[in-house]
Amino acid sequence: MAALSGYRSIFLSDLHLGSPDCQADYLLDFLRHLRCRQLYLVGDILDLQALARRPFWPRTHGEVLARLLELPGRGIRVCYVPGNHDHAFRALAGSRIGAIEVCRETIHVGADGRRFRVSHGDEFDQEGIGRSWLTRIGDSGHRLLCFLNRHFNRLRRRAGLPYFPLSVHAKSRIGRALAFIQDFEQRAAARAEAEGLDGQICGHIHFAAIRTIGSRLYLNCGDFVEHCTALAENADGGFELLHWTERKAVLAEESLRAQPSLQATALTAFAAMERLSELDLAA
Ligand SMILES: [Mn+2]
Repeated sequence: MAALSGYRSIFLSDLHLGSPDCQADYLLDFLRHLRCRQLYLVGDILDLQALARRPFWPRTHGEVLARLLELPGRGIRVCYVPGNHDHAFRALAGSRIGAIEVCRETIHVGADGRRFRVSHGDEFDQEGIGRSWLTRIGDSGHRLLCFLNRHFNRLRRRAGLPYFPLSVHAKSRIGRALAFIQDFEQRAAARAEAEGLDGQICGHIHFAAIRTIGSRLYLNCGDFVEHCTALAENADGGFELLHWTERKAVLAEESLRAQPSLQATALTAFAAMERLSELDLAA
């Protein structure tokens, strides 16, 4: 596995610890390789709603939490911005959990001086669709898809095949979901513009992206429920979208130096993941 080093900041969201859909094994592997100066936890880290429904706490979920808590001791600044599934922690904004800072929202100042609003993103989801936006047949449809994804990939792993995000294909065919994502992204970019910032960093819709919208940058971490993605800022202030399962892959990148060809080369996570899926299928 390639080392996860040379990054200045890492952004993770939608881990959903406490829910059976959390890909805790890949997440643990990611955290073991993690080397950076600061880590932002961009909401839905603990799924308190799922825990309230049904207690679920395997050993690996505890290990993830313990590892997150010990990161500050290893010299990594950790900032926790709660989401809607762990919104109870928003009441702790301004205080600390161990050495982890809790913020309602925060501003990330990049290595190149650009300023980004960091929040979970549920404020851009006016209809409160969240992760069940996929089908509108409700949460159960999405839960079924996650369930299938989990077991499908367990079988693939046993067969020695790499992880394959089952729902990427389903989602990509649904125009309505695309319209929702587009709407969400527009609102996020508009908010950054209204606040005089260079962009927005968020999660919530479980759909990783690095996208220029108008004059602002829209960055979404994705999740560790299905897609196993993280957003990373390199030493220059450019961003990369990382996919972390059996291997590390860069799905998309953005950097000032690449500016002339940015429009031509900026892959949406969407297209990139489709490509990745095809590679996996071909493998
Ligand atoms: Mn959320």
